[in-house]
Amino acid sequence: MARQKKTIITCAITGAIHTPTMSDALPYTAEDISAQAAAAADAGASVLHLHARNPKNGAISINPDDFAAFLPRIKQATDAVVNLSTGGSLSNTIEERISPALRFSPEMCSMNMGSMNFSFHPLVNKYDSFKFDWEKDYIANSDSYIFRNTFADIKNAAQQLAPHNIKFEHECYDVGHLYNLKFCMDIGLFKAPIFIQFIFGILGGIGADVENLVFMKRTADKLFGDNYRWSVLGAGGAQMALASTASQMGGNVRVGLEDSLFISRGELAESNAQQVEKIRRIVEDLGCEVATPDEAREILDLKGGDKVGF
Ligand code: KMH
Ligand code: ZN
Repeated sequence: MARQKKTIITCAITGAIHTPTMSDALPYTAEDISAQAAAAADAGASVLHLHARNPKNGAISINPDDFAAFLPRIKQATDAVVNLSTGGSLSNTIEERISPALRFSPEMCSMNMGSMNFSFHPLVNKYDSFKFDWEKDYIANSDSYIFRNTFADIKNAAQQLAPHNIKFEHECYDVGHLYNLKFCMDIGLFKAPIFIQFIFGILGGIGADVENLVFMKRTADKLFGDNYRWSVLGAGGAQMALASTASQMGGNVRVGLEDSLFISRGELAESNAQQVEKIRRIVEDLGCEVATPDEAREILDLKGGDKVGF
């Protein structure tokens, strides 16, 4: 496919993997989520990938009211593209997971492209005590979790969301997910250009190395030709290196505390914006230009920030 001229930086602000004990920087109140999102946008993120949290204890929330507490603030503070997660947490149904996107009709939302093990249970051994009661079991029990995204779930979500003209961030954690996506495109669920997030380093998905990135990209080229845009998310310590490689390969990048709590080996990031600043510096130093929100809208063929429901 043709090489993109500008690099889109997505920042994933808080997610559903990390817990408050792991980093004081991980935001969970509406104030902190919106302030960190605005700062990430100021630093160069043109897309903000957002989950909600219970503001009292930081537990993962799929309650649309928890999204309502920060979405208008983010809209007021920045024109960055808002991308809502439909990933949910360990116990949510697909109906619950799509409820925020149905209510707020964002420009983008995630669409996970296959069922899989999705675990972070080894993290539990790193901490002697936890800030909140829910954290330990949540992390430990992820070893029994099947992240359910059947073809029926994907079809159901795509059909309910279709009237909202939302561009999906197709989360692909392994090469089979690209074939699932191709099947779904062929039966008319998604229209080009699709946006693929290649995800590396989740326990249950493909490993985080450059050979796997090249393999995923080559497979996507074969399946989708010019009909796709792509970005790379490396979980944990792989974040910056894989994002840098992706930008050199003509792709887009995703950083943020959802995917890694670190700014360099063993050093916790102070904020989402700090990670955006770092990847921006790398991308620009290596000769690429960072896309503005409006350039991201054009590259991804989005409906526009004036057509959202918040
Ligand atoms: N945390 C990422 C590895 C979603 O929100 O739908 C996956 C993710 C999924 O971002
Ligand atoms: Zn997410």
